[in-house]
Amino acid sequence: MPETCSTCPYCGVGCGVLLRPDGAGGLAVRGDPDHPANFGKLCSKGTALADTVGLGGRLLAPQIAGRTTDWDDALQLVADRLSDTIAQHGPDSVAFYVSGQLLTEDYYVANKLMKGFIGSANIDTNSRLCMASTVAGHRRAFGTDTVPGTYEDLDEADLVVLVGSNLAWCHPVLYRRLLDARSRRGTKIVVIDPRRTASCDQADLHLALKPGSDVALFNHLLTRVEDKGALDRAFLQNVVGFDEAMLAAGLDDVAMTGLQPADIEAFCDLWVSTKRVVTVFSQGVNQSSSGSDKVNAILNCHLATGRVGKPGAGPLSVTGQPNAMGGREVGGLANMLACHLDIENAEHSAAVQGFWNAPTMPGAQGLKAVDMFDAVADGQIKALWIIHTNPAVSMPNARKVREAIVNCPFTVVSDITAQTDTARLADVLLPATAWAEKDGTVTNSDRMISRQRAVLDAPGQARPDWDILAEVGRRMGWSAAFDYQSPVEIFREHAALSGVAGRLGRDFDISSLRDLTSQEYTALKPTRWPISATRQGGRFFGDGAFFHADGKARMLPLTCKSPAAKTGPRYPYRLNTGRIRDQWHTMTRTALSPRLSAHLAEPFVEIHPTDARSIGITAADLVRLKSPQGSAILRAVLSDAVTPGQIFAPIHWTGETAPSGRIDDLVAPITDPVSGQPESKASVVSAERFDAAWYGFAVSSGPLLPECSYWARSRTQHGWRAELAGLNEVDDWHHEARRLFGLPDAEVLIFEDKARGDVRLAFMQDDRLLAALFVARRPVAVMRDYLATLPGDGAPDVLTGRTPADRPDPGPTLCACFGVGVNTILTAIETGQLTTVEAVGQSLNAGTNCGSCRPEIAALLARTMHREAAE
Ligand SMILES: Nc1nc2c(c(=O)[nH]1)N[C@H]1C(S)=C(S)[C@@H](COP(=O)(O)OP(=O)(O)OC[C@H]3O[C@@H](n4cnc5c(=O)[nH]c(N)nc54)[C@H](O)[C@@H]3O)O[C@H]1N2
Ligand SMILES: Nc1nc2c(c(=O)[nH]1)N[C@H]1C(S)=C(S)[C@@H](COP(=O)(O)OP(=O)(O)OC[C@H]3O[C@@H](n4cnc5c(=O)[nH]c(N)nc54)[C@H](O)[C@@H]3O)O[C@H]1N2
Ligand code: SF4
Ligand SMILES: [Mo]
Repeated sequence: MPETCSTCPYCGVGCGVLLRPDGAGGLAVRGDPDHPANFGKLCSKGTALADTVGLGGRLLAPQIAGRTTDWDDALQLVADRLSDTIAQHGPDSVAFYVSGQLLTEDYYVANKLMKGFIGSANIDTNSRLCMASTVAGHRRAFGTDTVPGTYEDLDEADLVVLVGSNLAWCHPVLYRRLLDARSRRGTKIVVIDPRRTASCDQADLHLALKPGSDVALFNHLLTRVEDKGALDRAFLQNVVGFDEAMLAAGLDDVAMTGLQPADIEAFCDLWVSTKRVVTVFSQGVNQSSSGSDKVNAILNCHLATGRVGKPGAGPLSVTGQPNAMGGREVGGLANMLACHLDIENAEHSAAVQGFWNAPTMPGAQGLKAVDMFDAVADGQIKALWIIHTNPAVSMPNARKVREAIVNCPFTVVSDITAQTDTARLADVLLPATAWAEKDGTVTNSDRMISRQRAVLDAPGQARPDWDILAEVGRRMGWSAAFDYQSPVEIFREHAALSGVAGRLGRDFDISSLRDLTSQEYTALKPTRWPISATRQGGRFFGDGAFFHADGKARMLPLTCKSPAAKTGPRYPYRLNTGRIRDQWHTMTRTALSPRLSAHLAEPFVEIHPTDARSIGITAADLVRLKSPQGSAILRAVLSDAVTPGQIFAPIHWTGETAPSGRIDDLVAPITDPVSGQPESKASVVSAERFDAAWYGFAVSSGPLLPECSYWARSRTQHGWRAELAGLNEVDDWHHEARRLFGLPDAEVLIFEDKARGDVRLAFMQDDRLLAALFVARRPVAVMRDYLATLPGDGAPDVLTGRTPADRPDPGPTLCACFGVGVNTILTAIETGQLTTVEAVGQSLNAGTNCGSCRPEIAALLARTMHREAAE
């Protein structure tokens, strides 16, 4: 079959992919060499997309109260319950909580249904947890939510500053693009992050500032810009608020950053003296109780120097989700209208109402995510529809969010996965078509609209999200407004509405696409907005024209504020949270891929060795974290990448993969007062050793059903693996292991050393290993990655827990594409005297495909004796 161009469904880089279905439900995936975001490259997650399209775990039919039903019953129930609730309690008693991963067409219909027809603004999205502070910052400075520059700026910059962005792991293809530019033109890289990340490996300078202190640093930079005569006086003619911003900046105290003065000055010198500077920012900026101010502190510096919207110069917010930008364009946030129009502006509202021919419009903003779930908890919201997001795990104070959903009189969840922490709580479950099965558009971080194209048939009864939403709209009585037969009709309507917005002076105008034929939509190439009669693509603001009523930008007077939650004797540690290289959010898709699961197979907490010592934790112990909101149990990773007093934990584990590893159970629901975005990176916690009576490690060819205080399971090429630990002694391990593996009858081999508390069991059938369990009083010391390869094998020596003498242990997988382990790389480095990432690639292939692991290979090289060369 021929290849079809589409877009990767993960991060906001928006890489083009070429998909070739194999005719049996499978897919071959490669990077699209012609896509302007990635020119053929993909990261580990994009490369492994084919592993995630199988139907295991898919939701294939609608369910009401856990029972399979048909669409007619399910949709009628949803429409009736929404209508009844509105009739009884008014439009604001219903809410939609949606996602930056919806396609623009899905999102458009959801927003139109809620704002124009239900007549409430209670639609908010997980972008509230992600981009809201940037949206607020852009609107305050520019008058609209506009990303001024493009990815080409990374190619053309002389300095790139990464603020609160682990680009190497979270936007890997852009990071590669940056490193390519660096090798061509020597681009300098500065990383501003309290934690040392993979993005620091190539950095010229890493400023490990105190959490939350970014405003103080950028305020100081602003004063240095003036001191060193780098103000762009001509450009400042287009800016209001300069004097006030300078005054406030001068009063702020850069000592709050905790940085060495020499480092601060080195950074300021570099920034001030480099005209072509791009400041990339992400969640270390947005997810803060002063997130909007952090954004504006960065924008202030760019405005003062006129470094905005010029080649190689400008602020660049990298978006998280594949359609975070599209969601902002359709107005999917509770405080936005559509096409970057303002919800509280009567002229804007009337224009949209007229365009939609809508019966009613909300007069005010709706509830933002955290407030929305509070309103669910206190009974104000009586019907909730959650689409394409997993708030039971990803919202702050997630335990309370789960309780709220349970107590909500009526909850609908649209998902592709049958078992998620949120789906489990739904009254009605609606099966959506997944990425490779649906058609529509997404917009990436640099305003590029790309097509997602369906190449696989919809499985079971699954239907596209736009279609489900439109049918509910029709069944609620608005047949004409939701009479869509295909996504192109929705896209055309969206493009036409953007023309209305353009005429009202807004930035988002794609009205040239309003008359696309189906064929043209099918063939649509990546297109950067705006695209209208007056303006096509390119950068914004280089000409000094902004979108405030007076045409000028705003600089804001800002003062640095520390994170809202304060550490103290009870909660002495600051909890930072974020992402790992090979998992996507709540793992519903990436955890289906064994190779992606091999990189980091268990939830963990990075803790400084000094802190670990003070609470009696050694490597591989389990740690219990407690916050005022909840608790979690995680594996300790001792590391000086974090500074004493700070700990870092990844966000990805759930009730499906490690119930005690749900990190948002700990996170306080504190938000930025301007943007409503939660401070997901600065909660306070206590940490103590989790004193398990026993620890276990298991491998199995079939699914595992752990029932103990701590467990974490992941997929392997040969089945499953799991880490286990319990507080209570187990009397009969033989019985317990049979239950764990669901193997009542298999043949068993047992090794037991009662005195030491060691038990090892292997279950066999026809001389093949089905499953094995290793139990000890201390964290189990066995060769995990080797053992994970044994299910299905003869495995005569499995109970030794080690490789045979003639087979080395590969160690944890570093290169996901070729499955190359850390030990294999270290051995090659040592025996082959390898000194460069290229040499490792030549010797083992590691790092030669997607390149996502290259920073880690470089770090291994640096750690070994041959320090000189790295990459
Ligand atoms: N592999 C992978 N990639 C992803 C995703 C994924 O799930 N997995 N998700 C996507 C999504 S939706 C998003 S939003 C992006 C997020 O992309 P990033 O924002 O790059 O990722 P995070 O790991 O959440 O956080 C970035 C960094 O902020 C730092 N930080 C914490 N507090 C502060 C602070 O006060 N100041 C500063 N300057 N830094 C701070 C953290 O230490 C962390 O290294 O990633 C996208 N890409
Ligand atoms: N502590 C802490 N918490 C955080 C963050 C953090 O850094 N720290 N980051 C926040 C950020 S930036 C984000 S973006 C969120 C992400 O958090 P979520 O949005 O909750 O996470 P996902 O796992 O992406 O959830 C997507 C869901 O949609 C389903 N799905 C997949 N495809 C489709 C489809 O086509 N249609 C439908 N209807 N469903 C589909 C998946 O199975 C999954 O259940 O987490 C936030 N939470
Ligand atoms: S960088 Fe990776 S996850 Fe992001 S769009 Fe590209 S391939 Fe997908
Ligand atoms: Mo995000």
